[in-house]
Amino acid sequence: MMRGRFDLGVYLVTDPTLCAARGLEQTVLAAVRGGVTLVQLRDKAASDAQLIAVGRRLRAALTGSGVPLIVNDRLEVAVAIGADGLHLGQADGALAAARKRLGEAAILGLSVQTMTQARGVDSALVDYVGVGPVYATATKPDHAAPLGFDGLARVCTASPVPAVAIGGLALGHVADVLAAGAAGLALVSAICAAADPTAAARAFAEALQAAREAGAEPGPA
Ligand code: TZP
Ligand code: MG
Repeated sequence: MMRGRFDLGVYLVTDPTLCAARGLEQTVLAAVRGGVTLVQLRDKAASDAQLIAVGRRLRAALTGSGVPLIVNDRLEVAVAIGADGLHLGQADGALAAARKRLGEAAILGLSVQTMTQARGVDSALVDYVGVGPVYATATKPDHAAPLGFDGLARVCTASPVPAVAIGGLALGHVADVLAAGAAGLALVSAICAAADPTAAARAFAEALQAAREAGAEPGPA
């Protein structure tokens, strides 16, 4: 997977609890069938060894799908499973070291919550930013203060790299997220906890395509 060739549009972030009923791989594969464009393996509680085992299965399951797999937080897990990229938070350690270890082809994402953080992003190191939370969400109990769509727009404008919005996002928010300047939506519960992850992902993919087409068209004269 070449760096630069990824689509932030419908970015599935996994949650081990919300995926447990169906199983992580089954949930991810169902969502990929619906049109998810990127997958992030996120598990705050697992050990590196546990995450490597899960990640290897997921990596194998996604082979041939064309959907990149990104690991949250754990550089050595990303290396061990041959992930396509890594997503780091502000406190997760050196981006330069991660880039060096993963190589130029890896997709490197960074969470930002403020305009100052967004302005500070080094586009030579970072491929995209995750911006949020847009809304408060129970999925991440320690999240920063919600940005709303105005805050999202300010942070997106300040970022030198494409942004994906995260936090409490649902199908009805697709147009507002794009209007704020983000390239896509990062989703946990809207897909992992859906009764039908394929249908949920498909609904997001279709809404995204419609919003992109509407945005690309000239407005009324
Ligand atoms: N970072 C900011 S909010 C969040 C993360 C990982 C969780 C988003 O989960 P949900 O269920 O899509 O609101
Ligand atoms: Mg992190």
